[in-house]
Amino acid sequence: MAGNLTFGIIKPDAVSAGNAGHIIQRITDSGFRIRALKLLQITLKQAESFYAVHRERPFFPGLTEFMSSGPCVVMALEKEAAVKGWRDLMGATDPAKADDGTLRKEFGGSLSENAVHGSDSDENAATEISYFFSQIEMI
Ligand code: FUP
Repeated sequence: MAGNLTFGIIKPDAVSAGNAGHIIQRITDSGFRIRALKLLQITLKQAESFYAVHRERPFFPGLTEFMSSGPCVVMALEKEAAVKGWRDLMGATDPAKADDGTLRKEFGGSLSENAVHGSDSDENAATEISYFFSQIEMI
């Protein structure tokens, strides 16, 4: 059975463009309950650890530099089948290919600066939530 929790990031491009509030509104309008949320700026080392699965990819240096370039908003989100629901709301990785009505279509600027992140499995959601939030930060 699909889990009810996922992890999301409003990335530095969207925060610096002033879109964090719009995106949070879209999230709650879509039926997610925000279980935890904070604004923070991660270090390059933390970005490298978070995206370790992409370590060998050519875009890894640019991705980790971008993710540590400014504040982002990290969130634990709850809804039935949360991983799929959040990925559907985000849209395709490349904003140019994302469907109308998705966050990446509306707020993403490019493949590398695409406004939001979301976990791709229940297992990774649990790992990513615990990377950013302690148990007492989960409401
Ligand atoms: P997604 O799960 O949709 O965020 O996509 P991936 O896990 O495949 O990629 C993670 C992040 O790496 C993307 F959000 C943006 C970045 N990326 C690039 O910069 N270039 C690429 O060719 C692919 C991904």
